[in-house]
Amino acid sequence: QEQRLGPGAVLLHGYALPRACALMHAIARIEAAAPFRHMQTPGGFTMSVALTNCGALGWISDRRGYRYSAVDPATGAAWPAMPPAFAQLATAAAAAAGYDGFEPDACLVNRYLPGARLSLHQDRNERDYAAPIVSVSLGMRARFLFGGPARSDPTLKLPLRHGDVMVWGGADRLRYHGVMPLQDEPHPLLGSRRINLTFRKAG
Ligand code: MD5
Ligand code: FE
Repeated sequence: QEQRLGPGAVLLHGYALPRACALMHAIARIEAAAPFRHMQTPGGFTMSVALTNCGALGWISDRRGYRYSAVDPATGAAWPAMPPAFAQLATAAAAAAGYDGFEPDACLVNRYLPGARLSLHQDRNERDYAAPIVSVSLGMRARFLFGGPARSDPTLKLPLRHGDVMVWGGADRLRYHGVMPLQDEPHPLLGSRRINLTFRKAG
């Protein structure tokens, strides 16, 4: 069922479940062309989450900052194309949450192993904040932190499970959010990992 988290944010429980196998096969192909890697932050830390991308633009981080790039900095080659099944799911989920005509040009693929975490941040490297962000969770459960417009605002802890899809837009697009350190509770299909697909209109 769907759970409204704010004026512009909706959690679609299990929305991606019928497509989970197809998504995992597509992720294996993306990973073969553009392996997961741990990026550096501008502050000099190494991210505990490993990432790769598909689509026209990919989110990257290094000592110079966070930004989108049309090429994989590890190879200089274009990111793998966005699989049609990815774009279809993101467009359909956005429409189900009330955002018609969402056409993502970027899909960030995050991989969490036990202990990996994502500290509170806003997603603000995209050109147009009018487009929503669609996030698909696969594998182990995460405790998602959903904050407010300021870093110091209180956070809601929300479990995200295999197949859950979140859509953030409008007034909720720039809320602070993060992921608590992942506990090792192996998933029957994915084992000890969590994969998150984050679809954005970046360019
Ligand atoms: C994750 N990834 O579970 C999350 C899912 C990231 C990231 O946060 O930046 O890679 S995306 C959750 C999200 C996106 C946009 C807005 C809001 C949450 N929000 O307003 O809470 O790996
Ligand atoms: Fe984020």
